[in-house]
Amino acid sequence: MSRLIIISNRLPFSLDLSEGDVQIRQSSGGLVSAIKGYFEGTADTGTKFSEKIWVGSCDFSKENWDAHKGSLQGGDFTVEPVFMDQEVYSNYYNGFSNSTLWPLFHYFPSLTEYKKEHFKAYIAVNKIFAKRIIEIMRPDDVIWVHDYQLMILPRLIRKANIDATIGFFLHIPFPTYEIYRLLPLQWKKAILKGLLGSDLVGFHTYDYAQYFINSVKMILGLDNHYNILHYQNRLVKADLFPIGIDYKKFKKASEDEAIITFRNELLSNFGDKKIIFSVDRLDYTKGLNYRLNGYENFLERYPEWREKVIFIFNIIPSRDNIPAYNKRRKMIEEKVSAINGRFSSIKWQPLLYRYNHLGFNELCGLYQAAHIALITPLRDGMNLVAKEFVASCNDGGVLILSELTGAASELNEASQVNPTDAEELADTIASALKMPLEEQKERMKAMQQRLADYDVVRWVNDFLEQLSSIKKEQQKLQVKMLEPKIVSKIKADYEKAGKRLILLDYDGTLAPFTKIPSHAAPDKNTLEFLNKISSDDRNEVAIISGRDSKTLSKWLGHLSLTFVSEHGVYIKYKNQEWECQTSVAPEWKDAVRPMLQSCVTRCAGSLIEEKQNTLSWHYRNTHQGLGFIRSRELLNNLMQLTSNTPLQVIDGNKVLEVRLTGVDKGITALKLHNHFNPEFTLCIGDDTTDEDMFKSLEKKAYTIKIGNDATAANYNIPTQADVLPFLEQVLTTPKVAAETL
Ligand code: GDG
Repeated sequence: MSRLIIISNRLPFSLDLSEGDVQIRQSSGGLVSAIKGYFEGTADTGTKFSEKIWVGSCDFSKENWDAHKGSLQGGDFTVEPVFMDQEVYSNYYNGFSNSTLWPLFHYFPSLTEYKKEHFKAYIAVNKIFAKRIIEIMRPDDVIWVHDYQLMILPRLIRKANIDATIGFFLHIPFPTYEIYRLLPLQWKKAILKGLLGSDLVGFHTYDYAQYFINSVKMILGLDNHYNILHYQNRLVKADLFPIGIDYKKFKKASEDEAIITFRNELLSNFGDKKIIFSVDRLDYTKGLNYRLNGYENFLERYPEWREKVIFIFNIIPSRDNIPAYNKRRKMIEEKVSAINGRFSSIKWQPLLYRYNHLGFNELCGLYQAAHIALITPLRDGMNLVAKEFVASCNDGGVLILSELTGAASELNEASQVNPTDAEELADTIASALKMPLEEQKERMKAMQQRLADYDVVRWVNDFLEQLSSIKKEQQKLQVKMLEPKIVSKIKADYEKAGKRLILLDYDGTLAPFTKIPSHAAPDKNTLEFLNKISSDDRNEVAIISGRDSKTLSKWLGHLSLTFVSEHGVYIKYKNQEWECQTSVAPEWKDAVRPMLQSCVTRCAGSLIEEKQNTLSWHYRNTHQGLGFIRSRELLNNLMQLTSNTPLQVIDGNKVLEVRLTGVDKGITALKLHNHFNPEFTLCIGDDTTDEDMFKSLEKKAYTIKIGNDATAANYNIPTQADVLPFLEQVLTTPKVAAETL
């Protein structure tokens, strides 16, 4: 059975050594609540592990750990502390993590710092974590890295162990490309490459996953296929896993004697006043000042509610050694005083402000006593407090929730607000206070059902199941990758055969893609190689391309090859003339050309390529997102235009092509195969149009696809650059044993 290794910046507890005896103090925060909820979960936890290990940094020294660890191990998980120099840690944690990534990813670019020494420390600490993980990990461990402090770590672990199973989950938002690109180039690349070291990258919402995929596309130029990215011969999946809570724990709390007593005391303390409640870490993302403005606006515009409500406003101390946080506490406290000063009467105060941690019972008592939870962050990856409140409500209650939280996409029945709009906030509080009990219950029931169904245990299991399934996909793909054993077999079959056919696509196979198609002439090595193999009498070498006859003749015409141009419209057998394989009036182009031209105008960098029987629109050299959108529009229009005509539209690799039906590479490859009747056939291509050849030559040939996309070919070869070495190895060195690619 494998082990689960959870890695987060901090261990989920700190040690209090002040009174001789060691005391454990559990940390609060979203990540800890979730993972501990899973570890302690009484429900069936699905995936079984022989051991669960939590790796994280800590606030105690190695000496203290060594002295006390005996009494600290043996709980739900094994603890593996990571020790490091305090100055480096501070530059990594207070610096890059919380003064660069945190503000930027929460859309506060004006608070974002860009300090080189902070980024250096971020890399250094990720390396310290990597070193520890590499020391303890075993081949079948499942590694799960958490959050923005450790985004480089997956890549570092991957470098040491290419087959490791690595998942990553981001607990905060992933911002849009326009925000993410504000990071210096080297940093933004390092972070994306770091994350792509994982097999599965998880986010709270669909939007965050899309923003990540888009940044990967824009910055690293990687395409995706249904959220699966191909990176360094591996598949990496980006998907959404909206984090859940330990639903049963909060439900059970409503039957707990001690909590009920506390709730009742609270209620009787405030008489018939309605309680509005909020609890947040002190953080500028939580919209605390805007919330107070909203409440002030409510007291001002709805005077009938004065003395009838009380707002219990809890703030949990957090990151107080970062200046952006420190100043905020003062600002908030001044605002609290101003509101209390302005609206209090002798017997009533509108705001009850607390700046302290809460015990679990106290927290649950407050959730249960509150009529309204006012959860209005300016940005929040998810927000668990909102979910915990919903789970705690037994008899009505209203959740007022910012539309800018991840939770808003799941909790549709909450009263959603824009947190910056004081009037909207005030009006929403007023209508929540008047909401009929039946409606409150109805809304709560729908949300509770969802939270009960997708609780934290489901969340963890879902993530781990997806991780294992992407791993299986990768293994399947690896099976198709050309291994030394298969290369040797192809070579042996080639050598045995008296008559051989080698079918080679041109662009993306024999030559790399260039920005301008006319610049993709073959290089010296390729020409020499083609010359060499085609001079062996046993070989028939055919270049089977979408290019026009003229270009093929110009670049390769001096060689003894067979040529196929325009996907099969023309064939030129070795030492013979070009022959057209079809005849359709060329006027069809007049209807298609204007459509392509309009796309060229609307998508800078794109171009039209015209051949005798084909018209193509290339968008390789355009803005990636725009090129794709335009190509979908054009595809749609061309499909309509060409239905019931002898034309077909081919959706190729960054190219849309219109050409005649009845000719494609599949039909042509088969034609050549029948013509030459070889004992050995090898066929290589990279494009969607080459799939036709792979299909038609099934069982008749060794078919090889370049890249690791799903394919009908028998095998994959990683990149275009690997093609010539492979061909040389198989076709031209009969005496030397095949080696690895
Ligand atoms: C990050 C993301 C995402 C807080 N103070 C006390 C206390 N807590 C518990 C709450 C809740 C958790 O901490 C806070 O979670 P949030 O989700 O609201 O916020 P972050 O800490 O910023 O968490 C966030 C989360 O990760 C999970 O992915 O939702 O968007 O920013 O569980 O109950 N618990 C107790 N006393 C406290 O004083 N007992």
